[in-house]
Amino acid sequence: MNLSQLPAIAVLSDNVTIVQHGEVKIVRVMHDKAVAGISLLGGHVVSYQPTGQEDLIWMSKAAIFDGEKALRGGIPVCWPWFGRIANPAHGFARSKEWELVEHRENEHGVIVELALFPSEDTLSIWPHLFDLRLVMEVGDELKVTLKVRNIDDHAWTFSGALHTYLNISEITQMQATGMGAEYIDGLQDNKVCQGGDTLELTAGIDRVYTQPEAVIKVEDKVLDRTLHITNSGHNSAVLWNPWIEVATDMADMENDGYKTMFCVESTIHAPTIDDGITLQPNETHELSTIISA
Ligand code: TA6
Repeated sequence: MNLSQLPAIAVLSDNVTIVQHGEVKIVRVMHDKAVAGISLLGGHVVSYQPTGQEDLIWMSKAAIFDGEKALRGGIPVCWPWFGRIANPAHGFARSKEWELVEHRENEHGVIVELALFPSEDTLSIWPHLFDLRLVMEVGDELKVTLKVRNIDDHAWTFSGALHTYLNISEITQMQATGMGAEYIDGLQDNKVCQGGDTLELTAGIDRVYTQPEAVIKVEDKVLDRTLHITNSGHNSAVLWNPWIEVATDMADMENDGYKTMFCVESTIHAPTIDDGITLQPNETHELSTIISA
């Protein structure tokens, strides 16, 4: 995504500016190490481009910036649940307006922190008090951390994901490793399957890998670069590509958009809304992903 062409509406420091895209405000980071953007809608990373590299993050050319719908591409924050186990799909955090609470910078990069707090609307969907922070650390690598804190007087349970869309040259020229063997196949009625050490695609997939290695690697044979994804605080890695049939049905993805994206997600997967990670009052959990080339 070309952040440099978007009009600035506020300059916050040498490296941090707020820019406008349609109805969406984006915190733009421009540093010697990298350019990156995080949308206040959804606390959603939309770009991370280390100096001299193609963007590591894919954004749909047909993404809708109406300020209401979650953006297609980037790193959607799925919370307080992952998937379609309740409504709305993937929770409400990705379509809510977050607040910018802090930014700091030095020669190594820039750190931006956003926050999401409960509102009448979130309480009507999910009746619990929370303090949610999204910390984006931009430098030689990108680290995104979702800090989930229970500020209620009772325990509650959540699931979720950092649903990263990686930017790749051509899906059929991609090879993934490190996702582990066992997966739950969303395209086969959630059947538990065993896969191989490497994954190359000739059709769509929607899989929850339950025993991923510390680092998942995605080799882009056209660009001759390998993306490294290091997750923590997760219980699985979801790998997804919709392929042409599903992409054609999506209003916010071009028909051939699936060719240049591959999702590798840092996921807390749960079968129902009552499962996942339980936090007692004042407890915190951190879910993170580190992405580098
Ligand atoms: O993470 C994979 C997945 O849950 C798929 O099942 C697919 O539907 C995708 O996320 C996108 O979901 P969305 O609600 O953004 O259309």
